[in-house]
Amino acid sequence: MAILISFKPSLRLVVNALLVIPFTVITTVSSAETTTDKEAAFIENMVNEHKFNRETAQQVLNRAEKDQAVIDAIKRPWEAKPWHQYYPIFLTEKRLEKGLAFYQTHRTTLARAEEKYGVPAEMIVAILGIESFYGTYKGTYSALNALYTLGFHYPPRASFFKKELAQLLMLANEEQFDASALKSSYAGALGWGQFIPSSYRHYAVDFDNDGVRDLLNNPVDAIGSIANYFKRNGWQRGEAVAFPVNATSKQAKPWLRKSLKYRETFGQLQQAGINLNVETAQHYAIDSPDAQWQNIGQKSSVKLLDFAQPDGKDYWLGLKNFYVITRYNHSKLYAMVAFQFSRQLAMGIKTIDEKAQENAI
Ligand SMILES: [Ca+2]
Repeated sequence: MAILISFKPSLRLVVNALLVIPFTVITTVSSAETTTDKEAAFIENMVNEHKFNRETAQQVLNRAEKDQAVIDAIKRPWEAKPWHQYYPIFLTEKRLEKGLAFYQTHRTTLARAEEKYGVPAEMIVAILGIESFYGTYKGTYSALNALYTLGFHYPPRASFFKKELAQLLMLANEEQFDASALKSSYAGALGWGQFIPSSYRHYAVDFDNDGVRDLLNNPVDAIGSIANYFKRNGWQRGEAVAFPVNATSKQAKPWLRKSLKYRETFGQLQQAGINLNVETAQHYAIDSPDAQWQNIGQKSSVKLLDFAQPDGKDYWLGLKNFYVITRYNHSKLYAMVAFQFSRQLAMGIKTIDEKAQENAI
């Protein structure tokens, strides 16, 4: 899921509308020839750009098939849900229970990942729960067919997916996977953490030291890899993620922008009358950097975020670590749900750790 989900539906409709006519014209010349030419160019690129074996590339490509279900899935009207309809999909009792069970099983590994990369256990457990329900839903499409279909038979995103197809071939080669046997989401996201092939190649780590970076079937490698992904994208060890604030819509309006980047200072927002909502902050804070709202400095870089409720809006300040979560999936809704799930998990984890300590005595 990482990266791809937030492609804006309204924009996509516009893009499709613009592309339908010209592409019909072009493809009427000779659609078969066009695809063959594109495939030949792809093979050339694999050989020249990536120093990839020509025969292997050709063999893998020969096995790829267009899958109409992939095109149907990416075209499915994706309705942007308001926050109050979005979070109940993810913040469920079942996911929390499963997350805490996962924590119990993998405590040692999670502690090792936190030590090495600075990313707390609850954040890693939250991401694994949202992405694949702890390895339960890793995708049922053929990764090869999905990326081939979107790269060669879906012009609006062809360039992006052709690159990911190239990454898949290299990944399979490096990790000794059979590219045509890999399962993924319709957009080619793989395994426990739903890494697209380029992310897999760049961020996956062999966290159990068995010589394989296996994010498909190995939760230990998945834990280390998610922590590494966050760290490499700038996660700040021991720093807070987000704080709830009080604001009127009039106060908030000038600061709300589409960009997810934190560009204001807390002091600027305070001068505009926007202040921390301490009561709500306490609810999220238990034993975490998010308990340190008293310490948030005037010069702290923040971004004001709004979340639609049935009767108004919730406002939050996202700090740098909030932005880092959006590097996993470019959506403020995703990042907020991951953060809130991580706070739910943190409360349960505290109890588990206390019990474990009592038993150790
Ligand atoms: Ca491994």
